[in-house]
Amino acid sequence: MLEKDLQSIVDRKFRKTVEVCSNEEIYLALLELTKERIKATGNNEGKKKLYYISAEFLIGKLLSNNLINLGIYDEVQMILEKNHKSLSEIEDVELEPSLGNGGLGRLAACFLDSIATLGLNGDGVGLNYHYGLFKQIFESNTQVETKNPWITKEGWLEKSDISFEVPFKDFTLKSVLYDIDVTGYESNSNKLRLFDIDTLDETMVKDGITFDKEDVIHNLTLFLYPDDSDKAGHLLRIYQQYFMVSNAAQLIIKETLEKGHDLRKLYEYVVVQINDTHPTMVIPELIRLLLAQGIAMDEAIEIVTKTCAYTNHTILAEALEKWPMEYLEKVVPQLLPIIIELDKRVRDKYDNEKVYIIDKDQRVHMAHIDIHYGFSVNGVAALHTDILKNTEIKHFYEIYPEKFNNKTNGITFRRWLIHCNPLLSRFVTELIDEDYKRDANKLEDLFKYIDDDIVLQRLLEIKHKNKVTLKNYLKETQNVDIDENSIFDIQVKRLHEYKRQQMNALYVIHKYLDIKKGNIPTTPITMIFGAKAAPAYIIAKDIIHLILCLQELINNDPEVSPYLKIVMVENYNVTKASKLVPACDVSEQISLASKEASGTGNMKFMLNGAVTLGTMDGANVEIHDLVGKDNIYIFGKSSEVVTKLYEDKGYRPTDYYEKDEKIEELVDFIINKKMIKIGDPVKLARLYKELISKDWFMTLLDIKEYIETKDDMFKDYEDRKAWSQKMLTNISKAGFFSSDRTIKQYNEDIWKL
Ligand code: 26Q
Repeated sequence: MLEKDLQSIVDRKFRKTVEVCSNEEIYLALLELTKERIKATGNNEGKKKLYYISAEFLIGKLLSNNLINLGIYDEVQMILEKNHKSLSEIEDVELEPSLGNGGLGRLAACFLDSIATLGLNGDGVGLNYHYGLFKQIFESNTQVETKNPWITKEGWLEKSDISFEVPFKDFTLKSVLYDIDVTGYESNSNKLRLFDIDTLDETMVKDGITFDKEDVIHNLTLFLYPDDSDKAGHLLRIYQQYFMVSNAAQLIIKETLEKGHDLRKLYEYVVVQINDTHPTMVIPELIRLLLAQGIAMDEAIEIVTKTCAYTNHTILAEALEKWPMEYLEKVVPQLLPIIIELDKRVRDKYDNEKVYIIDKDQRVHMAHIDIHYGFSVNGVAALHTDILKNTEIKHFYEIYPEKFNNKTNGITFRRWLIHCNPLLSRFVTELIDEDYKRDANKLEDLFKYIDDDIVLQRLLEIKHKNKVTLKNYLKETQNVDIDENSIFDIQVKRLHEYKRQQMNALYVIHKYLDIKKGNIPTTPITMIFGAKAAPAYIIAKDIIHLILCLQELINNDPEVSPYLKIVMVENYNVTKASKLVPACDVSEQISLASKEASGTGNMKFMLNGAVTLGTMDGANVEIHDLVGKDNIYIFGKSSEVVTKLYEDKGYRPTDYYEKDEKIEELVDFIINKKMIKIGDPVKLARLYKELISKDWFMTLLDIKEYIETKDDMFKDYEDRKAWSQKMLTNISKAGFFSSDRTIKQYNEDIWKL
């Protein structure tokens, strides 16, 4: 059947047989076939509908994902093989949409997969950025940003006939809605609804990612998070956010009325999940639209409060959005009377200015709107939710204890095991059958093989094969040579000081110096990094520069490179993640305790049999509790100690740098002669200075313990059987981190679909 369908599409489109088609042609034919199949499965329905609003959806390539969910992946692969084609080469034709930065956007994508899989009626709502987040290239050991076009004539986007008017102060923009089908695993589908403008002018992007920020009518959906280092950038973010939520609110009202429902009972038919504060303006916007429908202020506020729920993803003060009233006035003056009214009601009730919406500097605290005027506030890992309750937003917890709840993040096993690691997934099926694909807790059944030498050996073999595959991929894409018999130690995530890539770089320096002294590691080590830095985040870019300079220095040093290799993966994205994750031995999760809300890469690596090296932060804490202390390597100061240090202003990097020769040696290396010769002295010196004089995220606090723990870990790697038992333990305990579990909890506690 499938083969016939494919052949008939190819016939019609190209008048050829499958065998003689190019990969591009096969891709287009599969795209059409997949879309037809999705249409035939139908949509999830229900009395109540979820709108998951998010500025980011890091969905990755969709072809294989959809084939898996439709249950036709293996068959398609067979048909293609018969015709001497490779599905993985055909996948290369598809462009990856980069509609997200990192964790928050990828989480939204995993959630859409699980929502559809569980048969829940829920769509994602966001923006159709034409150039996504920037594409990263390395030039002279430095990050350079370019645009990342991904929209092609034929693709997953389907133009709908839905359109709204979005009023701004100086003009009104007409929207166009594009939909992408979201398939569930052996289930019905939902939609990702991406709003756009038809006045966009792609040609206004000149050099790299620069464009006229003030020309909003032509630039609104060009990029995700354009550089917001100046006022025009901030204003553009507000334009984008309002455009997103006004469209979302109008869509919600339209769909609710079309179903014949009463807007006064909106919360019985609709739930809105606000993904971080970026969509917060949906609250005043919905209120505004209900007022326009003749509903009174008191009632409108009550309706909206019962409809909206908020997820917090960060406790970093600088990432919490606070918009100056003046900016809102310039862009969306129609929201100001509503925001002022919301603030007034708070002031009338509470006399603690920490819970006000508008602060004394006339800035609007977006999270405060969400907490007062939403019915649920959740953190994304147990520790994170505790920190929210007890420190960061404790004043709110005291007012609304019933609103607070935890929903530990999860990942979809369809993409992060079945698709990315077919060897492991097939082996697991061989051992415990297929039920784990729908019920991830079944992975626990693997634990009975903990002393089975044959199973343990097979696990090591699979890891080795995946390492060979990655080696070949890196050779092909970046022309680097790595040793498949080395330990693959991987840190891939957004670049941020709190994630402490700089601490890992200091370890690289330690190892380099050690090897130079003649201490050769028993097994060679390959340290892999991947990270994009926000274009205006200077120190983050300096850290990338440091890693790239170390890469050049070490890989070209014949004394060291047989034992230590550094690879900085260019333009780290979902596609690259799915190549890296299955091949990883050591998963680096080394954030300063209390700062990483959850992390989700940690879960992907664990599921694929990597062992975590991490701090007691975010979901690492839950990984630790599940696998036990012998199957994870924990180091560093606890979140309580760190929080206290911040409170008492008790951390001074000089206390470590000046009093410890080893630390001094590592940090000084950054600006030694060799490094300055390879790199840019300004960048290296700036980073050096930052580390010894500020080090806001306390690298030097944990560096010694990090080095010791990592060296211990590498020693333990030598006992291959014991290591493979750690791998098996990690895989078998990973079931908890399925996003199906997370979504069930969202639905039971918050959405009630
Ligand atoms: C805010 C203001 C101005 C400009 C940009 C931003 C901004 C942009 C993106 C703030 C935050 C983000 C993204 C945050 C993010 O990805 N957070 C991650 O969310 C994951 C899913 O919950 C967690 O696992 C990670 O721990 C968290 O860092």
